[in-house]
This record gives sequence, C-alpha cells and structure tokens, in this order.
Amino acid sequence: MHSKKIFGQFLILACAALVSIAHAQKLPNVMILATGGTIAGTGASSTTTVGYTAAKIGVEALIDAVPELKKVANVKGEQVFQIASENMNNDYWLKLSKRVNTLLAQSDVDGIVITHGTDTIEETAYFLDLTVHSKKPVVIVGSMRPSTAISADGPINLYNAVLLAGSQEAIGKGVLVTLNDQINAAREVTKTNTSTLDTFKTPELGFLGYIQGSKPFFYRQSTRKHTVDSEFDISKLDVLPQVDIVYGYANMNPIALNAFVAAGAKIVRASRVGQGIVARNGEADDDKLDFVVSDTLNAQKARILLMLALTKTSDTKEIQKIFYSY
Ligand code: DAS
Repeated sequence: MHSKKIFGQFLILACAALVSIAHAQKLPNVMILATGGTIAGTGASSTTTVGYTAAKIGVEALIDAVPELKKVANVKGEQVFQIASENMNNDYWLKLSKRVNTLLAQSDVDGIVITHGTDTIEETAYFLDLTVHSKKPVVIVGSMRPSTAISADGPINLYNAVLLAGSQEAIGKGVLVTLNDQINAAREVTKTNTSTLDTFKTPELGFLGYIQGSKPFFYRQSTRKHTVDSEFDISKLDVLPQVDIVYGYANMNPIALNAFVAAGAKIVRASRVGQGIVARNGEADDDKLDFVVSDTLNAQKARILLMLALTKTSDTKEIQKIFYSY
C-alpha cells in the first residue's frame, strides 16, 4: 500500500514537471541586456526621485524584482555595461549593436529587451533601429523613478518590455521603446519631460500602440526603412565618423559652427522644434550651400543617420536620398 502511495506521489510530481517543461517550452526566450540608467538606480530613501544614483543595481536584481516575468517569458540576463546614459558613446553603441545581432542570430533567442537610461534612450534606439538586422523584437526600456522609490515604474516597464519582446505582434516593427504602457517607434520617439512618467512621446506622428492587460496593441507602424531593410552594417566597424550638433539661436555666435566646418564637418540642417518637415531650400539655399536637410528627424536623430550614412558615402545627394528613405 505504502509503495503505491509513493508511486502515486511520484506520478503527480512527474506530471507537474512535464507540465512546467511544456509551459516553459511554450513561452518565448527573451534576453535582457542591462546597460544602467535610472531603472537600475538607487536613492537615499523611498521618496528620493531626484538626486539618486543611476546605474547601481545589476541585471539579476532587476529580474529578481519582477518574478512575474517568468509567466510571460523564459528570461536570461546579461550586464553589457553599467552607465548613466548621458555617458553613452559610439563605443558602447557598437558593442551593444554587435551583441544584439549575435544573440538574435541564435535560434534560442526570440526577442531582446535592453534596460537603459532615459536621457539617450531615443538615440540608442535609433542607432539599433538602423544597425540591427533581424525582424525579431528589440525593446528598449527605462524608468523615470529609481528602483528604491515608492511606485517605482521600472518593474512594470520591464514586465511590459519582456512581454512585448516575446510577442508575435512586435515582430518586424523595428526597435521599440516602451515606458508608461505606451509603445513608441525608435525613429520618432523623444523624451519630452525631465521627470514625469509619461515623458516619452512621438508628439505629432504618434505612438505605435499600447500595452494593456499584459497584451500589446498596435495601431500603426513606421513607413521608413529599418532593421532588416537597413543598408548599414557596423559588424566590422570599430570607429564611427565624428558628427556634432550646433544649436541655433538669436544672435548666434558662429565660432562653434565655423570650428566644426574648419575641422571638416559636413552639414545636415535639422530643426530645434523637433516636429515637422525641414523643407529643402526653405530657410536656406541648401542646393547652393550643398546642405542635406533632416526631413522630420530632430538633431540628435539626424546626427545618428548622418554618422551611418558617412560610413557608406560622402556624396551629399546620396546622403539626402538616405534621409528621405530612413
Ligand atoms: N541619468 C539618467 C540616465 O541614465 C537617468 C535616467 O535613466 O533617467 O539616462
């Protein structure tokens, strides 16, 4: 009788194990690449929402703080680097993009989440949008409150990012940025507020969709080239062309601009307002001055596209075509 009971218990455990294996096999495999930022930040107290230190806790702690991740994906973490994103640079971008491309080429990786500081999330997202050659989802996530704060937004943002990166709906949409239950495209998303949770917006062209009840809902997608349609291959590059930004204003001092031009800088004319089309030969004689216009890209996004375009050509007519197709 006793052995029958043990066998029965064994049978139940074996079935439970099989069910959990089957469940795990059904879930998508999502890699979480951590780079730092406020989402990994810590403050002196639970009410510290400014004056905290970014890039303090590691990827395993981020994952452990959200046990619900295991319900939506099989997650693995990797600390690629640990910085406040105002310190982001081309070397970090090249390292991150190469790592993402390598992982997405693996059949056991269905999607990638990148945890990142919010100050340059929009730039990293666009750089990856132009250099990652896969349809698999790449979702960049950050937070506006440090992990130690009351109602920290990092955990729910990370949960949303993982379920988005493991979703069928996000396949082929290009690199995505999600915070605050909203889904933005890398090309147009921008940080619009220094501290509020709804800071990331695509002011005029709009969100791609929302995440609600653990499900992504898409209502539109980008019409411009990205990821698998991008011609930019950085796999063999260790350095990127130097491209800088000069901010225009009334009574502007031309010293900075003249210094950059003297150093050989090429010019793309963008707008500081960030929205709308910068029309060719509108505010300047672009043909005569041999300028390129940025179309609807703001200056920080135009800088990234120009940097990658210069790895292919220095012909301004070719570069203008690139700005009209990406
Ligand atoms: N220091 C900023 C950064 O790392 C804080 C943040 O993540 O919001 O971008």
